[in-house]
Amino acid sequence: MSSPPPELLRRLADRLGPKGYSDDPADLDPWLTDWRGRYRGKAEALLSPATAEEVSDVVRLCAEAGVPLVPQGGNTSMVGGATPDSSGGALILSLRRMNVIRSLDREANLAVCEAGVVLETLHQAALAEGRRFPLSLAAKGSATIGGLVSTNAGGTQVLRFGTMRSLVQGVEAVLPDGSLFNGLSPLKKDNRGYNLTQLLIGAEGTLGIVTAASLKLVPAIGSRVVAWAGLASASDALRLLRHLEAAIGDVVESFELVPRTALDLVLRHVPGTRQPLSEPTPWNVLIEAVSPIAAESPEKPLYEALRSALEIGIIQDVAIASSEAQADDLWRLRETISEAERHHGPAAKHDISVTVEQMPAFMTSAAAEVEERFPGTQVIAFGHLGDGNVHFNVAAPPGAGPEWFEGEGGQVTMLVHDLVTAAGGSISAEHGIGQMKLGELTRLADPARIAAMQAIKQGLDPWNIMNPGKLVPPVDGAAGSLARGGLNP
Ligand code: 2HG
Ligand code: ZN
Repeated sequence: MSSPPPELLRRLADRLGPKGYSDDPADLDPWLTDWRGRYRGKAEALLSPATAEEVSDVVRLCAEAGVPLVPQGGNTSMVGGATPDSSGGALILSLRRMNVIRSLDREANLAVCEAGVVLETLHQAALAEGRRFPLSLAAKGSATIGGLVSTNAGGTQVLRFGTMRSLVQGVEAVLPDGSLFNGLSPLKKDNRGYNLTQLLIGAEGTLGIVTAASLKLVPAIGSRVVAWAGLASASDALRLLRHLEAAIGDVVESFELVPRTALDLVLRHVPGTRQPLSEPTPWNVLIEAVSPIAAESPEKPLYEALRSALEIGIIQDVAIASSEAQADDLWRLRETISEAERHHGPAAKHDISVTVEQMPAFMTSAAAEVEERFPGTQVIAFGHLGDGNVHFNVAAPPGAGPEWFEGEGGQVTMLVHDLVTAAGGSISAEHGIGQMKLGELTRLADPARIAAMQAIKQGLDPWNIMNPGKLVPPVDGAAGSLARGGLNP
């Protein structure tokens, strides 16, 4: 990809003004590297429109010139989904200035948020109205609504509320020719053909730029209980989940699996954390049970259910938080695993899913196979067991540097993905494909899926200007290749 034409850059600068356009390398620098520091790209300008109309004009100008755009929200992608390639041919389109909560209707239980609204800001705004947006993840302080929609993000409450896909009522988006699709209207029924909102969710910015979304709210938490259980095995964790479901039903919102290896990393690298149980156990589960009614605390039912789990030997030990501060401390042990892992050294990340019932056996056998075939590696698999999704991360042997990813790390990834595919699972459960998994998706997805994705991409973005080199396997095998010429060549 060659550099964007100076004439285009001049027109973009005129349209966006000094707040919305920068080609200062210091402004650009933080946005050229992904959160994990695995990908580093180049771009000549950072475009930061403040309205959907400005996004529309930017996209039209870029489509006319055939210049690609890499949309970016909080830059928290785990798969290099928001990092431009190293050619310098693309421009970064940041949605961070579009950060208005346009409306928050407590009666209708709906919030209309612009793409750049940070998840935590929405949480706080909803709470002020006695409501909540029931999707949360460790990056909530920087992840934005546009990115969460575009990646169909998951997190720690999927068990009860589903992924972003089930929480988005509609979207507003700029399509690759610059036209504005307004799908925000909160209609319960709408059969005017293809569901463009659902198509744009999880499209990773390859079909258009999500500029706003209407999001479903639920009643605020009235009372919650957080517990930490110690167990002997991952299959006991699944037994515990079923035991709790039978005993107390869907008040259980979060059920997060933490192996001792992950907890040890957190205790070592994250200041202020401490062992939650008196004796460490091989596996742990963080449980949160929630009631919307303050007077109907789920504490007693959860306590009883955990007591019987202890009696019949499903769990070895348990701690129940007795204050909000203790509950937050337990959550911190879970939410800082990625950060602790980043301090620890290189790790090949695998965000995988199989069925919930399969997961414990899969984790055990796959971990044994990886560690045997690649001596010195250590599997640290944690996360959303109740969704059949764990982060099956494989730490490199001690002393390995970033070059490990290109050699052995790549072979580890192929093995893990082969095992997941053979088990009928997915190589991307909640993080998306981005650039990191494009090769593996191309290698492993069935031809029907790939051909349909390519046809949709070609139909909506024949210029291949929307986040090229991400998610969609290129037809000609040249990732991100672009025929300059654009909309009106
Ligand atoms: C989580 O569940 C995130 O904490 C990150 O999805 C997972 O770092 C990871 O692999
Ligand atoms: Zn996760």
